Amino acid sequence: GKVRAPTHIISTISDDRGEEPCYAGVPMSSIVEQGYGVGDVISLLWFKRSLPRYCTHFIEICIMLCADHGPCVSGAHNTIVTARAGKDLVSSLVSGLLTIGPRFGGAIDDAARYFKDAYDRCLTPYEFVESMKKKGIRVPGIGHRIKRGDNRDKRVELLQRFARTHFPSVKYMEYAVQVETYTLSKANNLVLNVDGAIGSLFLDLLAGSGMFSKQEIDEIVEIGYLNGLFVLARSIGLIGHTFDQKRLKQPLYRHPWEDVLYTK
Ligand code: Q5B
Repeated sequence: GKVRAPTHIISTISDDRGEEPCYAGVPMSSIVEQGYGVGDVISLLWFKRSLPRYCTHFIEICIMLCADHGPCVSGAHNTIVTARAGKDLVSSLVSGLLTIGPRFGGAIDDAARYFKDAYDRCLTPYEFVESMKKKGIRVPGIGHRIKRGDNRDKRVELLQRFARTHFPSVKYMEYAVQVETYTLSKANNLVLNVDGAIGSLFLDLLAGSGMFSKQEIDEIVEIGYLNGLFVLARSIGLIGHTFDQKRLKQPLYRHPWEDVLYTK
């Protein structure tokens, strides 16, 4: 019989060999004609399945909420400085993206990992937070530079309101809220932040939608899909900041001497 030569690449999410591209087996004409949104496309290309509307709507809300947070955050600052150095769109975009990590925007996966582990092991918020402290690890998804217990992050409230209305269960998010109640008793800036809200709520989406096996959920959390939501979303804002600086014909940025502590 025929012997198939071994291939150098295996791909399972999309196929462009036919008359039209397919995402996870769904032809582009269906995607367009049936009114799919970007949440559906993310579902197909990241999770290889069509998710219920409330899930794709939630994904779209995450993308919209995280698209930008003003010019002062790490990512936008880098992008603005790079654009003002005369660099091109891609360079300006990636210099901003490269700041996304454990402190800024890239704490979603770790928040999901730690909240899931603590909830599944029935740790009280006290036990969880104090065990993290003993290990010298900041609780991912907790803390913000400008948000406070008396000045909550509106984005977090919007996500919570949507999930409480549409999700079958919000047990991981409610656990994160209990953790926040405990951390707020220690310091006023230790609020549940947007990374922590998305991380905990995505656990609820995965566990409550009935669309994922336990093994698949563990794999998604272990591989770390969720920072991708922030990376994708914030790219929209970083591209906007690049265009803004170019439109404004801003000169090369130089940080003022007065704002540097020169010391020996
Ligand atoms: N402490 C976010 O820190 C920040 C603690 C903690 C236990 C914690 C910090 C943190 C975890 C990572 C995380 C996502 C670096 C944040 C985002 C997107 C954004 C950004 C924007 C956007 C802020 C003061 C004292 C110290 C610390 C203790 C702080 N966090 N203890 N667990 N999680 N969080 N990142 O204000 O005793 O004095 O040594 O790493 O979830 O990135 O808008 O800007 O959309 O763009 O610099 O929203 O919380 O506080 O470092 O001065 O710490 O609090 O150990 O205690 P700060 P620090 P001590 S959302």
